[in-house]
Amino acid sequence: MAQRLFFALPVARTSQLALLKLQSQLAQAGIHGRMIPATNFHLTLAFLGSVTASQKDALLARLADLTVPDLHLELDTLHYWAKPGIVALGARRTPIALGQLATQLQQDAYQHGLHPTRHAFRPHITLFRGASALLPDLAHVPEQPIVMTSHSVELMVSVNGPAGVEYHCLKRWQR
Ligand code: 2AM
Repeated sequence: MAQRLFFALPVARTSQLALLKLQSQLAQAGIHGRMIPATNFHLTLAFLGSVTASQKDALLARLADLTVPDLHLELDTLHYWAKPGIVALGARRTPIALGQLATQLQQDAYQHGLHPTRHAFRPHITLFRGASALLPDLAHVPEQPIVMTSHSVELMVSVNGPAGVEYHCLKRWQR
């Protein structure tokens, strides 16, 4: 059976707490939408779409020696994507190592018949889905960047559990 897979950076507990605080600040400021639970916070590097068991085995073999750089990112700007109603915390500046890693994983997917990513990589962590438009007075939120450091990359599976979508780590590459 095929699985819905993606590569992501996990979010450390300290960053999760800062993101939860920001999420409640945004909710109080009038953003209505589904709040993403902290356990689902992640930064997508490459979305692979529906992947069969044999495609997954081949992917894991190809990427067995994936090198994980030190990743350090300042999340300092809000994004709003109207169609899915996504409110996300993103980065004005994409560190070179992070951009290269995302490109490598996206190209690998494309070259092997998995989901092609057609848009430029914009690192972000989704905080709300199905949200109404951002209010203009949120232009200066967050007041302080949330600094994210990561030493690992995870291959994640998205499953529909009884309480909604859940993400589980299938494989972790450590620096
Ligand atoms: P997100 O990164 O903007 O939150 C698992 O579904 C993850 O893959 C989610 O984090 C989601 O968005 C991202 N994702 C889902 N569908 C996608 C698509 N068609 N293209 C790119 N990323 C997608």
